[in-house]
Formats: sequence, C-alpha cells, structure tokens
Amino acid sequence: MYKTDYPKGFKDGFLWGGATAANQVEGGWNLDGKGMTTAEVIRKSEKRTEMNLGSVTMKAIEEAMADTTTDHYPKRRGIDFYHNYKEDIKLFAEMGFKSYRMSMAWARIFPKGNETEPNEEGLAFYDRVFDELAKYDIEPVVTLSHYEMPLDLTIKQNGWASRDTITSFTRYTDVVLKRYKDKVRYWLTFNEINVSSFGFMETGAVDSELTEKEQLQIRYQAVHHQFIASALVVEQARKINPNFEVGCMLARMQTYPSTPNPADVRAAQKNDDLNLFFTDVQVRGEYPEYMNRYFKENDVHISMEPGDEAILKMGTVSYLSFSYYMSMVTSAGKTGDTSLGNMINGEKNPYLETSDWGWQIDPVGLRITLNAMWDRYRVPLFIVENGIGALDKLGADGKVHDDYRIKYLEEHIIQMKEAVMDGVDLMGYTMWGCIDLISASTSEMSKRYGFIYVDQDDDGNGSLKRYKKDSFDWYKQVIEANGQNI
Ligand code: BGP
Repeated sequence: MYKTDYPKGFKDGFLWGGATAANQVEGGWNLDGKGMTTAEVIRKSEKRTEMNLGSVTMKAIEEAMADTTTDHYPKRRGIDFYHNYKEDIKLFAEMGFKSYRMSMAWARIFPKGNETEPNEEGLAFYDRVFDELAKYDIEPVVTLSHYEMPLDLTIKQNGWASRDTITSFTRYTDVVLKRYKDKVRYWLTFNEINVSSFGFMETGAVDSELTEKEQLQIRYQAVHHQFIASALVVEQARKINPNFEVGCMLARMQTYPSTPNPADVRAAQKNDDLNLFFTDVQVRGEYPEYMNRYFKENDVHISMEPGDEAILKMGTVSYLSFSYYMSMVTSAGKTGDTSLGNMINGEKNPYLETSDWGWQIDPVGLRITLNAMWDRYRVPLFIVENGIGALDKLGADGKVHDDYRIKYLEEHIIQMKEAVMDGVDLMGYTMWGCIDLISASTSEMSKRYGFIYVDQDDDGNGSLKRYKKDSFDWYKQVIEANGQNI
C-alpha cells in the first residue's frame, strides 16, 4: 500500500547550522604543542586548481618549513578561531544554530602523527570548544580529517600513499572517539574523499614529479587506504559508543550531458560514476564493478590485503554527507567553453549564472542530486557544505549588504525542501564558511562565504573584528521557522 501523505517540510530536529575546517579558521598553528600540517605548507601565491593540487614538492615543503615569508601565513593564522571561539560560537548561537560542522587538526593531538601519547593541550582545546557548543545546545559534527594531516607523515611515509598511515590515523581516532564520547555524536571521516584522486591536499602524498599514470596509481592506492581507515573508524566508533553516527563526505559533482546525444549522456553518466565511486564503497561496502574496467584501462593496480574486503563490508557509514556548490557539464567528444569549478573544471552551461569565481550556480541541480543520491543509497543525507564565495564589502555603516548570498541560499533551500517533499531523508544543512575564513583553493581571505564578516585582507591586515552581514538575520529567521518561511 502506498502512503497517501508526504512530508511538507524539514523534519523536527533538522540540523541547521554552519561549517568550517580547522586549517581555514583556527590559526594558532604552532601553539600548545601543535605540529605542522600539510595545509600549512601550501603557498598563497600558488593557486590551487585541478591541475596542481598535487604540485607540492619535497623541496617546497622544506622551504615552507624554513620560511620566514608571509606566503604561507593565511592558513597558519586563519581567523584566529583558536582564541576567538567563544565569541564566534556565541554568534552562531544567536543565529539559532542547531549544529556546527568543524574539523579537528590531527596535528594538535598527534603533532608528528606517530607518537605513543597524545598531546593533552590539543585535546583540551577541543574540550573547551565542545563545552562552549554544549552551552548553547549546538550539536558538533566533527570531520576527523579535512584537507590536512601532520606534515611528518608526509615527510616520513608519504601520507596516505603508505598503508602505515592507516595505523597512525586509527590511533588518533581511537583517542578522540574515546575522549569526546559524551560530547560529540556525529562524525565524518574524510572531507571530500574524492579529492584524493586529485592529489596532495587530500592525500598528503607528494606525487608532483611522477608521470600522470604514476599519479593515478598512487592516488587511487591512497584512496584505498582511506577507505580502509574510514571503515575501521566505523568499527571503533560502534564499540566506543553505539550512539555514534559516522558518515562519509563527498564533493558532489552532478554531471549533465552537454546535449541529448546519447554519446554525451553516456559521458556524463561515466563522470558521475567516477564521482560516486567513493560513496559506492563507503555506503555499500564494496568496490563497484564499473571501477574494475576503469582500473584495468588505466593500468591502476590497487594493492589490497586479505581481510580488506571484509573490513569495507563491515565498516559502512550510517549517513552520507556531501558538499554542493555547482553542477558540471560534459561531452563525449569535443569540449565546449570551459567553466571554472570547485577543484575540477567542466564545460559552460548556458542556462546558469556564475559566482564571482566563475562557479556555476544551480539550485535545481541540488534537488536532482538529492533525489538521485537517495535513490541510489537509501541512507540519510546531510548537506554539510553549500554557499557562495563573494567579494563582500564592509560598508561605512559597519554592515555588509549581501542580498546575493541570501538569494543563493534561499534558492538552494527551496530545492532542498522540494526534495524532502519527494521523500528524501535529509538530516541537516550546514552552510559552508558560516564565518568568513581562508579559502581552500585560493588561500585568500577575500573569497568570503560567511554570515559573519571578519576584518582581515589577503595580506593579513585587519583587526579580525567580527561584523554581522544582512544574511545573518535572514538565516536566523529561516532556522526559527524550520525553513517554512521560504
Ligand atoms: C570545499 C572544501 C572546503 C571549502 C569549500 C569552498 O571543497 O571542503 O574546505 O573551502 O570547498 O572552496 P573555496 O574555499 O576554494 O572557495
């Protein structure tokens, strides 16, 4: 019997909130015993693109470690959340946040990645943050690894290229899962795990001097190690606290064909499979068949150990989270005009407008993605990143009139609601960069996402004072009404 009714809006307890990552907000990069991370050797002057995510060399790392220039400062200084977290969380609470997605800097806990004992001061910092969130009933959603790892693991074992990194990671996760057992319920293992197939930022493996073929090999092997690590975390979590929810996190790139030509439709389907490969493994617990052919044709050989298959099967996630900023277009043969994108570029979609950074804005694409992912996986979905990077201007009145941001978010939330009415199980929405932070791809401050403006420019000048943007009050109303006001 089919149901004669359908949901009219977001469920009770919907996790409205915002998201950040440790390396983009915290600062305090060398305080209280913290070790250096891979995020802190990335130069501001070297723009990250699909092509150079893997371009960090060992020489560049050595230079960064010795560096006295300011080229690496943005992620080392962040917006000084390390000292401002109380003020920032208070502002989140004022907006009525139900959840706050944040990440932990692994190198605060294990500065060099392989110590036998964790760094107590690092653990104490996150205790303070979680306690502050608890004061306002804000549920933390914690990413265990968001584009960073202890730099020593890169130097000594080439990051996730080495199987040994699984042990380093699960030692860290064992400590934090136990320590925060009663403070955190929602965990995410790797931010945008698919970005590992683009290189250094996610794998922590230096592969810039390798051929393309060798890069593909090392990156997919690194991905395999992350899959195993993630599955082992799910198992650890089950034992430590059965109420834990451990999810995966994908940079979702819904791909459209450039024309109805079946060849283009097939090209788009293939692209989509390469994107969904990661969630196929983490949600379904096994490598999908179509990847066997892809690996064969691209001469990639994944080295697996006996027992790996069983680990993947046992360690499937209980929810699927993803970032959504745009959709992509692809063709089978010739490629049209290029459009810029989040980590990866595609073709221009003539029906869409773009952000100041050329990302194609596509709210309906979010609904398409939500419906398709729900159909494919049937596990609760969580949008943990969505938003618009813009060149906000602080006016003389101390305000930022960001009507374009309100428009962007409103249009996306309308589509989320449509998907929910279609029956999609959506757990929450954490808008990316709820407070202005350092951009992941440009290492700049001027690409702003927040409801809260932070006074700092690309050169690190500014008071770091926080100001509410117009979107601040708008989002507060959305949360208050549980999205029923739009
Ligand atoms: C995602 C990352 C975030 C974030 C966001 C916006 O890919 O998970 O860390 O930065 O994109 O990207 P950017 O900062 O490059 O505008």
